[in-house]
Amino acid sequence: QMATAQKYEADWASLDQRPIPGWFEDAKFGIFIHWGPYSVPAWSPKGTYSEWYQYWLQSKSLFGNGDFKGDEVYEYHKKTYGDDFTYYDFGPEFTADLFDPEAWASLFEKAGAKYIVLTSKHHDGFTLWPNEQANDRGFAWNSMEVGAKRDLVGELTQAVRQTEVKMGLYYSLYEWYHPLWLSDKDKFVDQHYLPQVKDLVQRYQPDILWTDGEWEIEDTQWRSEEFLAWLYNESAAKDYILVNDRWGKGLRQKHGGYYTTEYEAGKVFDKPWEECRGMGFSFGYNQNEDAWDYNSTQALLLMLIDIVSNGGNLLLDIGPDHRGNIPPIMQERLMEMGEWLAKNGEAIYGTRPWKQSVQWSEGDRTIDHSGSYLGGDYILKQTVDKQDGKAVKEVFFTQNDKSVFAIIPDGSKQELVLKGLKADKRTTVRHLGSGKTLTYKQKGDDLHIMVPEEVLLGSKMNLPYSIKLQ
Ligand code: FUL
Repeated sequence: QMATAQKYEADWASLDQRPIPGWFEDAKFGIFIHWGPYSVPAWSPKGTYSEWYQYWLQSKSLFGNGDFKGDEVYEYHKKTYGDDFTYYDFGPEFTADLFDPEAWASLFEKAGAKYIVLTSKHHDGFTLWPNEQANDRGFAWNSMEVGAKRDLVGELTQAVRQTEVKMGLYYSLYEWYHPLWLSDKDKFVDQHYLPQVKDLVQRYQPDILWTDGEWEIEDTQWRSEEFLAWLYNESAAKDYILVNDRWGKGLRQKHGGYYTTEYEAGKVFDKPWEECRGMGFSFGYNQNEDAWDYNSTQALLLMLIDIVSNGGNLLLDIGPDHRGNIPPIMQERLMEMGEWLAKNGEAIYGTRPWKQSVQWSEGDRTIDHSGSYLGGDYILKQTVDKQDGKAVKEVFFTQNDKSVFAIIPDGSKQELVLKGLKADKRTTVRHLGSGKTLTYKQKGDDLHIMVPEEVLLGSKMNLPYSIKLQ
């Protein structure tokens, strides 16, 4: 909880003063969930976002990672569902009949995630909770009345709140084909957006309100300052709610709460920030992504570690199917990440970057990581590019107030050299997970650590291992 005595004015200078709750910077790992009527077709060409299905279909355009003609989704749709089947006809098929909120919550816990963010409404305008404004297109367009006939936001919120995991809600400000959005944006803001987002906050009182779809109009037209002053001073979640930076055209990484990046790892900020991305490329479930399009557990952990060593959080996305099943490949990745975090969590949670957060080294070794595609292998590509194809990130560092942690991706070296690291007689070096004390020698500026065979062999599936220096 935060001090609440302060009143905020409806201007950025005041709103930007609001502290970001400490839990967020300590959390490091969150799970993003894109789920809605687009989970029914769950289809768009590899390298594009499947949650944009309605837009791809109706505008016959397509953009993303790759070269596209533009009408791929339109053609697929016509062939599969026929000409008369509109995007709105997916609503009744978004049944969520296998959705088990407790099972989801327990998976998130096992994954080691400290928070989740669920799409309460994406750009298609369909709400996953009973909401009056959702129907002002002239027909029912919410999960309580259509398809699932359930309050999906409410059920997941309740299940997650039985655990330690914090509950966040994604909410898109704009809607592609809402009649008011198309005809009168001020009216859309006044009569649709503001009452709707307030309903969401008052009902579910989320820990995070993760807005999006802000980029077409200015913050002044969205009345973002006025809304945030209400959120911080008056709303039912005013004491703790946290927001991101998506509040109007050109405002990302400038105003609001924490900063967001999206497939932009490598950017670093000196205030709390979060990189979001899919396990493959799409946020919504995309049946076109094959096993090899998903990042391996190893690659996902390296992303997490890289981000954490730079002071950020990873919000890793999953896309459940229309019945409420989380595709097993996503479950498996999450479980494996959770297993690793159970042993290495001390080097991740609650840490801050250390001064030498990354050590570069020359050499021709690369880290073997299978199963990455598209955005997937960018961490390693990036590092390779920076050093003429000859370097990889060898060690990631984090710290807390007692220890420094070194996280090492490559478990093949019996002698680990930490360059420019000075130990003294009181320093102990331990392997996390086993708790084994390791022997070391200071040679000049560098610390040489002997890594026993058991430790190396114990780094399962070629996953990184962590060392604690105290
Ligand atoms: C973007 C959206 O347009 C994507 O569909 C996705 O929701 C991502 C997290 O934010 O800007």
